[in-house]
Amino acid sequence: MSDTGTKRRVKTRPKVERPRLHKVILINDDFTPRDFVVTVLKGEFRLSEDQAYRVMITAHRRGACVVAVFPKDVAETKATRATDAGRSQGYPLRFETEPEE
Ligand code: TYC
Repeated sequence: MSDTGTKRRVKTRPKVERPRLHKVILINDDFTPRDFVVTVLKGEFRLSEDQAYRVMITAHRRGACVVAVFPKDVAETKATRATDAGRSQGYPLRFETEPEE
């Protein structure tokens, strides 16, 4: 019998989970100067002046603000570097990470 090429083939769709992204969250404090927070946000997270100001002022007003999301290792490295940048100047500036829902 000749093959007409009409036989249906069941497409297999491998279920690959995307790795969950992690949020980097800026925490407000009463001591770190606003300008310094903006400078760290621009340097470590490549935010524009405008984006960095909005994130800083949101954390200032609400207590915390999500800066960006990254794969886990990148989020943790950036949060640590940004927190260390504050500590090196004697500021209690803090960045935390948590998995996205
Ligand atoms: N609250 C600080 C001040 O008034 C500024 C600030 C904003 C500090 C956001 C930390 O995550 C922060 N100087």
